[in-house]
Amino acid sequence: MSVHLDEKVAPIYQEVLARNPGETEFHQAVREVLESLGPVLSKYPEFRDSKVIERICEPERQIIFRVPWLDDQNRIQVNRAFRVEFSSVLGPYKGGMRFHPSVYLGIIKFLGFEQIFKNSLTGLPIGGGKGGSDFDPKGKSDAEVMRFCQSFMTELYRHLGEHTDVPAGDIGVGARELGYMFGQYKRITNRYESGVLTGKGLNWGGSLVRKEATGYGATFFAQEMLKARGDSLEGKTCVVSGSGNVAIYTIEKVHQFGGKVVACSDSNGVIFHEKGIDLDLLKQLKEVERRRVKDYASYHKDAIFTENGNIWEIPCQVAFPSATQNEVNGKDAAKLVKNGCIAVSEGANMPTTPEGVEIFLEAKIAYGPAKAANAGGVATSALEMQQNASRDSWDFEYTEKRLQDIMMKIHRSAAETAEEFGTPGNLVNGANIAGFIRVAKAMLAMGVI
Ligand code: NDP
Ligand code: 2IT
Repeated sequence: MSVHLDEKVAPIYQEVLARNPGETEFHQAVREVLESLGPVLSKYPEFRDSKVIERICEPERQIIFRVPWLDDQNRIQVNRAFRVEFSSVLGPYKGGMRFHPSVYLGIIKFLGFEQIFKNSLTGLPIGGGKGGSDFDPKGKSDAEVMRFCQSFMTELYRHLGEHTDVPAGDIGVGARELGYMFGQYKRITNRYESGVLTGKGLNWGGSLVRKEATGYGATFFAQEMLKARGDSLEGKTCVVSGSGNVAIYTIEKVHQFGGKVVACSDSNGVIFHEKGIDLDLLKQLKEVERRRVKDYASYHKDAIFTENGNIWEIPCQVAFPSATQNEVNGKDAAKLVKNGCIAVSEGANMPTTPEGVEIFLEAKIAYGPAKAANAGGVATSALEMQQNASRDSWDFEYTEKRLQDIMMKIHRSAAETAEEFGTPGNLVNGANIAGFIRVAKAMLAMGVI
């Protein structure tokens, strides 16, 4: 990594490396934020004196627990689960839970750290946290997923609460898993506490637009970036990696804006459909039948499936990385730019490696970093909490308008902050600094906590 760490923050980063050995994704997420903060400490020496950064890098609380459960053959299975409660100065800990075999403490900490600044950027009253488990929902029966979720919640419930910690979904956690978790929470606590989880079903306390929110939000963000350059998504060829919750609703909104998504993917390969992805089919395969993108090709003979293909080699004007961390490396970023990509809006968390980020910034394409571009999901979670607190439910149009306004404000705030700190157009700096300052000021106000 060639970006220079300011001398005021370099020792803090060294300390983070020493105190958190082996947690490479966490190191990467911390470094990316710290690279933006040198000028902030010069402008606000009080942040330095009160060790705001040192404190932010240490989670307020970390919970690691065993999740034993019985599979369909009545064999005992054991998983490990985490909830990292990073920062609660702006509100209750808020952030999703990820079920994926790759999950370990370093991944949950990177996600929780990012979540602090993302949530701050939304302007809403939510702190930052993240959780998850190395449980793999793929290939499990509904009954197995239910028993796992019940065991998971039987331990976690004591740490949650609508004013304490409010989880939601992430990779491998959607409406099915949240339903099982909410049911178990309700049963153990004997409370119908709607605001304890977000992403709930629409008939039991969920909010319209939450399911669509991250993908729609990332698309609104792309549209804002393009608007700032006198352009729009209309007529643009786009590529969206992944085929989960974020990818599906990114494709939907891009199509509504008149763009055309020609490719999506999963961990087995890439589907390319020059006519444009058939979203009804994709939803049926992924949301209803829980199948693979490979199967898409058996319904559309003109679609091409490439096993283990690299989606970033497909020429596009706008790219939406929406699968997982570090899915776009330096080579991929260079290829995208060479092929004429003018905008990247990150639906996934930290999908671009530091080398890739540098290439996008140097090429001066419109680059929307995850903590700004994918904040629509958690922002709509906060809207769900508002509806739960007032025992109300808003209609789709109104909720979507609120989401769009929030995404426009996040874009404006990141763009203005980038300008104020001498790096116009650099939304990485803008998002990191704007997100950080709101948290830092709250920490100063609350004393040494
Ligand atoms: P889903 O589980 O619905 O979908 C994940 C998609 O990404 C699947 O297509 C999956 O393929 C692919 N994927 C996941 N892990 C890997 C991997 N290690 N290698 C290759 N492909 C992978 O998750 P979401 O759509 O909810 O999440 C996608 C991204 O968006 C994540 O980075 C998440 O943190 C982020 N995000 C999600 C939000 C939300 O509201 N859901 C909010 C903000 C960010 P396969 O099925 O083969 O595993
Ligand atoms: O990464 C994220 O912002 C999420 N997975 C959504 C978190 C939330 O609480 O809605």
